[in-house]
Amino acid sequence: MKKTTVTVLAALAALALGGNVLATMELQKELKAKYPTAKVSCATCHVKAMAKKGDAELNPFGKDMEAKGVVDPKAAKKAYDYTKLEALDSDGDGKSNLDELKAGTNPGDKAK
Ligand SMILES: [Ca+2]
Repeated sequence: MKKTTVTVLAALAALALGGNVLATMELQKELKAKYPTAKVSCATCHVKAMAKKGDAELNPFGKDMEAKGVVDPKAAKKAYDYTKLEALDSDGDGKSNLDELKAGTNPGDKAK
């Protein structure tokens, strides 16, 4: 009985982790498709370049993405509305997120 519980919990943890990683990769793919000149990586939305589970703090652009509900998980086919972020200047460097994405700079890091 105990072994079964552990196995089930491990499977659920793997599913949850896989789901998060997959969602992140999908976000990157969709962002790149919408803004072909953008330099998209983990660091586009996270503080660290190699974001990992439990250490994936969002940068200002990632936080805006979350706050503005860019991903609609209730849509029949997952919908991404990045236009909600275009006019914002998430990192406060004076350039809009749209301009930064087009220029290939990081909209979540005013130093890049
Ligand atoms: Ca900016």
